[in-house]
Amino acid sequence: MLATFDPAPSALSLLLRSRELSFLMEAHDALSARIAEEAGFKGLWASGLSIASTLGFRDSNEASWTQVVEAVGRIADVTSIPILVDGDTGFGNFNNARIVARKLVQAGAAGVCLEDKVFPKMNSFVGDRHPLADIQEYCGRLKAVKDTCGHDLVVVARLESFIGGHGLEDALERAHSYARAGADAILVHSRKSDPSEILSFCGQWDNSRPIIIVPTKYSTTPTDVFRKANISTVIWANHNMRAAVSAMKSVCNRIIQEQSVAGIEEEIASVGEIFELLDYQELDSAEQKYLPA
Ligand code: SPV
Ligand code: MG
Repeated sequence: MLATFDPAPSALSLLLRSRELSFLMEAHDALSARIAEEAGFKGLWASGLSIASTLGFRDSNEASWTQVVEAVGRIADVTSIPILVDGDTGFGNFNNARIVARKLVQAGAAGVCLEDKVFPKMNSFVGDRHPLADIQEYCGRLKAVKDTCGHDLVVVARLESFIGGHGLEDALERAHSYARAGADAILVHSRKSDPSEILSFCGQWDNSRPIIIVPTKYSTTPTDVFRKANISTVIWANHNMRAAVSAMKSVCNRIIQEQSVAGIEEEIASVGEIFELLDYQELDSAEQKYLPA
């Protein structure tokens, strides 16, 4: 029998499988990604909500998959930490999902997260209409992505059972099916303001796959609660984008009221910081090396 090729696990795979609780920080463009990496985060979440928002779209598949891939490509170009991409539902059936996944690998993604809803999805915090995908159909999406990308892409299956109001039994049945279909990790989502749904799921889960959570709505839960529940990874899913909105609103209001930028100059990043963040120094050295004097 031929030995199966077992490549070294990717950095994202190691993060998800580590015994320590891991954190992924939201990025929606190259600048936010660079800032997250400089702050010390070991991995990024390319958020669908945030990428859509910065493009002026709603998080309901108004942005095309090529726009998402392009945003991921820019993030990958300026960072060296792994990127887990929010692939929504995979933009259609198994065929759309595997095409998008292949393009994400080419763009530099380390993983994709697919949610078990149907295209076009709606953001999980908006309204009550969140029809779930048929389990077998969704498993086909996972398998197609696995077969297409293999070890080049970590595949995260995202459970929307609680979002759709279907409860713990449905979540567990789906999670087991998705693990059998090849998911590398399970993201369990909840929009309650306390972690009760998440903890009920963790209490019943067999730990055959790492669990990822997105504590946007249950934001006041102490992080130690997640550690004790054996959760692998926490995603801070939209906080760079929301911070940018607050900061931009504040600075616009100040400038329009004061008809001057004098008052805010000390409170915002200097242009020098921007040059440093995007490594203008490297361009200077490259010019000396490649441009004739
Ligand atoms: C995102 O960041 O786009 C997510 C998380 O999918 S949520 O907005 O909570 O659905
Ligand atoms: Mg999303």
